[in-house]
Amino acid sequence: MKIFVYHTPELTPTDSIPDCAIVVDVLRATTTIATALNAGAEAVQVFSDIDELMEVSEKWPADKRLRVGERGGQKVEGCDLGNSPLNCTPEVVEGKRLFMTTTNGTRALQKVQNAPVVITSALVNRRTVVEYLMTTKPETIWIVASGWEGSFSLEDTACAGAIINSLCSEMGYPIDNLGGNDEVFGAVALYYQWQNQLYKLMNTASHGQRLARLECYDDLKYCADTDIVTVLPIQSEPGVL
Ligand code: 3SL
Repeated sequence: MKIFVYHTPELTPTDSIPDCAIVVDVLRATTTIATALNAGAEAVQVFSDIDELMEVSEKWPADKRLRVGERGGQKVEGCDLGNSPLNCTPEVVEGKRLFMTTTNGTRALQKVQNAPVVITSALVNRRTVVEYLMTTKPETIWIVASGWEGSFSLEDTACAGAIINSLCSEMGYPIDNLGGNDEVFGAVALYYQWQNQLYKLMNTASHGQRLARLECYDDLKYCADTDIVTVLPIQSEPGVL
């Protein structure tokens, strides 16, 4: 098993493909995906383009779909929901397909959608992702952080470190055995620094501050919670989890 961490979709190689790609967008797309599936959503289908989302979702029965759209942290006009994981209660999402577009997370997913296995992780479902990796032992794993419009995101790389740290301790591997690039060691060091104050990390991160300006305080708290849902969002066809 070799793990590679990429800080943004733009830094993710295009000339090769891993056995397993893990997309991370702690604030908030992959937290929302995990929460929605855990609450009984039928599936989440992702789009980078809002017009394409509208066109494809139009063909789905109206009572079985929810359009989820976010740009700049705010709900897109014409969508049913914005990107708050706290909207994804069983009453709202059960049995429904979420057609979702967000600024960075859905773009990161599309970047690796041709990998044989594509899963998403956030802190909320970190444990389930680690258990999946321990069972399936993919030869090469890429953790792709969504970042923010091409820039590094503190919370995504810390989540990558949380996954790697847990995997190493569960399997009894030293990190040197698993580390495929320098970013792996950086991610684990970052996680060590913040592991006992992840809510503070959310408030320190630049995107966390953006969300705080939009008064999404409860979202920041929820996204910092670790190992609270036991769902593995896994791609069943390109763009559908
Ligand atoms: O960029 C994204 O994909 C979103 O998760 C950003 S936000 O947290 O919904 O603002």
